[in-house]
Amino acid sequence: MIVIWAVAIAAVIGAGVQMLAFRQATLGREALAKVEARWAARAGLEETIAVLEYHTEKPEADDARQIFRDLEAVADGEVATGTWSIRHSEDGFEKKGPQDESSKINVNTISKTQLSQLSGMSLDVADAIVDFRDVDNSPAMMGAESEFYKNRGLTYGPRNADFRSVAELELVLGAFPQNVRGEDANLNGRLDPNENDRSESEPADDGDGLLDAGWSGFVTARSHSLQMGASGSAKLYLKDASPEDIVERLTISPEQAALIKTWAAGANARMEQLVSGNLGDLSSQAQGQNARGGASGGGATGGGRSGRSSQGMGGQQQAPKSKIASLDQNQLRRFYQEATLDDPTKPAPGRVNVNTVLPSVMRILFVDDPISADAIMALRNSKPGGILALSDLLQSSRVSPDTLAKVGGILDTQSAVFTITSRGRSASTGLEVEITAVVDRSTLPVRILEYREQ
Ligand SMILES: [Ca+2]
Ligand SMILES: [Ca+2]
Ligand SMILES: [Ca+2]
Ligand SMILES: [Ca+2]
Repeated sequence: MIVIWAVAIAAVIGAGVQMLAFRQATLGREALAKVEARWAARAGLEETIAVLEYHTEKPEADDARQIFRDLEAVADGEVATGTWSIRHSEDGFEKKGPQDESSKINVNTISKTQLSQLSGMSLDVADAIVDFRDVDNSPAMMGAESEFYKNRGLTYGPRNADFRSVAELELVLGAFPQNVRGEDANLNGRLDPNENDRSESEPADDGDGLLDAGWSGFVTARSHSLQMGASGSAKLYLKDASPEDIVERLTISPEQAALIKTWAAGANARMEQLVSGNLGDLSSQAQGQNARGGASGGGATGGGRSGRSSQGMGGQQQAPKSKIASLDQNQLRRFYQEATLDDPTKPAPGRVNVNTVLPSVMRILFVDDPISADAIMALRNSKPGGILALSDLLQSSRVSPDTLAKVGGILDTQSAVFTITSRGRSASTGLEVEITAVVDRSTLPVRILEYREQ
């Protein structure tokens, strides 16, 4: 009896050890597969970053679209441990390559009228979004500032500064995750299985094979303008640049450079004023503002100095006015490609890249001026190399200098920030690991603003 029992116990122990060994082997295989998948995803990320760095250092001067074709070319790839795929969505459809954040409207500059175009947006929530980001604490008509949050028992109030992410919109009173994310519950810009199975799982979705990404499909908090010029060097910051630098970099006359310098020093200078403005007028206006500012600061000498110099400027304007009054097409283009009024030390919210903006986003951006939107999109689509500088928009007979001056401040021709969602797949088991990284190519080396794995 004892012997039989001993055999039975030994058999049970043996089976247990075997089971443990099997489980350990499975776990080992899974861990290995995860490492394989992660390396493949990382390889895709590295390839994409390499393309972004290359185009920042050696921009394609005659083709604004080449960078996007090159990004698409590395959207799929293979390493020894597995394969990767990088996708984003455009109006619900999955597209190759990373998400260009400048193809969306920056939530820190979007107007109330533009906000009201987003599906499910009510007037009070639009007001509350603007209240959340504006510095003051006085609510708009239907908006909400800190008092309202407190009354709702919330322990936080509005940031009263720029939104840092699209997900932060969910903190705004009345804005819910289903508004902000739509079907894209994990905000990765890709249609995951649980986002396309109707009510089988969270979130609720319509199972139509298209990703309805809610507001996140139209707005971003990440975009800002690229500080690198088309020549591959950092853009000339006009407020700090010397007249000599301006002459050399932009190939204009010293007289023009002097006027530019005075204009750029003004608090209200905007790039788009150059397309229709007379340099002499722009410079005198800026000087008038500066003189007023100087006078309020006090000092008779200051007043006397600006009086003399504006007299000198007036005399200067009269003789060669026609030659220096405005910039020609080539000079304007160089201005847009090589100069900036955006302070490089304080990146402002980005403008929308006219080369990558979706028609649906353009409709929201130009809600007040659909005719200009159509003209701009038609011109863009007619150019295989895209729009190289905003002044090129004047090539459309339907875009006047006045129109460009009006819309110039909301458009751009380049993109700095991209969201790369790279899905790696293990060669041995097919297990997948996804990496999402938000990267900024405005300075080299490319900076990673956010990194997450799932
Ligand atoms: Ca506020
Ligand atoms: Ca998703
Ligand atoms: Ca679902
Ligand atoms: Ca759907």
